[in-house]
Amino acid sequence: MRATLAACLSALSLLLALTGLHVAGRAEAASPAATPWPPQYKAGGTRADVLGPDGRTWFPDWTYAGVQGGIPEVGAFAPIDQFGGRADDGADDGEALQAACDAAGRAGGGAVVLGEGTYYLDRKVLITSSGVVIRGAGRDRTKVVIRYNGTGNRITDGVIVFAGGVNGERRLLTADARRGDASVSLEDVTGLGAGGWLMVEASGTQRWRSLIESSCRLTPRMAMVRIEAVRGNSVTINQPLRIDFPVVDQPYAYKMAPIERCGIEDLYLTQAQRQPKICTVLFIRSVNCWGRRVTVEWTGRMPLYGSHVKWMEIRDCKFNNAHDMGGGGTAYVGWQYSFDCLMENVTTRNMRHAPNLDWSCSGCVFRNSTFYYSDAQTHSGWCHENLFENCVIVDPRGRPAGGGSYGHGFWATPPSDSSHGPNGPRNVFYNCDFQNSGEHAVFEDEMVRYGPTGLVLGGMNENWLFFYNRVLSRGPGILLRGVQFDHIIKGNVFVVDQAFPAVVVEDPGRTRGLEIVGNTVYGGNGALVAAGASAVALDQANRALKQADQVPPRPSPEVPSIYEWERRARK
Ligand SMILES: [Ca+2]
Repeated sequence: MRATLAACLSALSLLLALTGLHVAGRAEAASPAATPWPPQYKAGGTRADVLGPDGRTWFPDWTYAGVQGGIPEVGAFAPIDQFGGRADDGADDGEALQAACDAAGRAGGGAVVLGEGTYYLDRKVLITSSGVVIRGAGRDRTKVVIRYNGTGNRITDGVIVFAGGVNGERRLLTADARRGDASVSLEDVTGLGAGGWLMVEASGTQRWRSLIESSCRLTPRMAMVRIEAVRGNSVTINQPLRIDFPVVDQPYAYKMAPIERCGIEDLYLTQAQRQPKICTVLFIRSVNCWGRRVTVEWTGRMPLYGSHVKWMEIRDCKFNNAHDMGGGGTAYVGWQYSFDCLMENVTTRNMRHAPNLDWSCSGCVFRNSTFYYSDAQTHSGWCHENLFENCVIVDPRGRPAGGGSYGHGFWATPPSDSSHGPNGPRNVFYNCDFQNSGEHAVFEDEMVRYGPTGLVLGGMNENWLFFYNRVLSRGPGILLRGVQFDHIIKGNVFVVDQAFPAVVVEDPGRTRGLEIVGNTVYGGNGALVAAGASAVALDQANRALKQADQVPPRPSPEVPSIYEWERRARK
């Protein structure tokens, strides 16, 4: 059946190419597909939305991303030498680093300073106090060699771990909390006050899993928020919610006890053991924490990672090579269960999925960063409203192949993925460059017919925005699978394989509201999009050109950064 459909589309495409039309529609006009829930993002207009520079497109609000007020310059607490640490003596410095961090925490914070030379960690280091920073003399001067070889075999296990306190009991919401709301009503507000932290969460009820057709047991909807005020049973929060938390799914909130304003900076780390499945540096249950000017070579799992964190910032870092690669490997660069985090000026090589988001991450921003030999993903559990901006994805298959990438520039996990589930609304790609132009194999059998694709959206995806990207692909540019609606694809440059249009809609009966404006496709079959006519709401000012002799340049939009534009607009 697929072959027949492909043949029909191919014939239609030829016809339409001859007549100069760009939308390859089926002959019979179908009525618009019903969406599984009422579309709400394209209309915008809530307190969670920002009207973009074109005066027409509503964007998520990313002005919350990163350490609030910028990463601080924290004063020195003590050199590690005062606690028995010695560079270049071949002996463990883990005991000394732990003792120094404990003392800094007791003193109310400060930087534990490592000097020039090589230090060794033969044990884990756990920081549970706010304000503690681990600082080297520069990543070309301070080297930390991790010889520790144990592992709890959990993703949330690391060699250097900054961890907040335990979560409180669940308190049910007593009314729907809607996208754009800046308060939640709780059955019990005991012990809650201004400045405290809440996680609002709705879990994967049968209703929700049916609605989003998720084969995954876990499909969390989450938001980590600061309490501004408590009046009666109403808790005012620091920012509008990005998604709904309807009472029909018994949403709840729990108090968090995060550590705040911890960081690691100016050093080089490497895991010398081949086997440990363990993160190098992990922040968990934390707020306003950071890593900057850090190089990690040969991490186990994630090189520098956040789980259940908010306003975390990773800046000016390099992450190269990981032990935990291949199928099931967890060499990820990004976050899970995390909110309004920022990654900027980072270069990675030979990770598995980078940049990568898991489990209901929202408001996170990756920008001005280059990722060699890994694929970008929203990799599980309803990640929504995240921004990929001026990210360059180079040869996502990996070098050598077999690193565990799925083989496409970007992959959003589908509802049929029982380990990961589908992703949520309005993730945005702005002025990125996907360079997937090499011949190579792809991860799933059913993807073989497409080959190495630019971006693949797995389904249940609402109002994703693709603005001003360049997509170099050996298959189609963007592949939309299953339920897809209200995406805006604007101002992109595509170079695609001759068998495909720039955008493939795999299930036109479940796709609607696509706006495809001002794009240029080089090569391909001469069409911008293959879709049922009912799937496309707007097709305007697109160009299909023959394959260029040289790789065409990236788009140069009037507003090169939507992130900076929003921050300027807020002032
Ligand atoms: Ca030593």
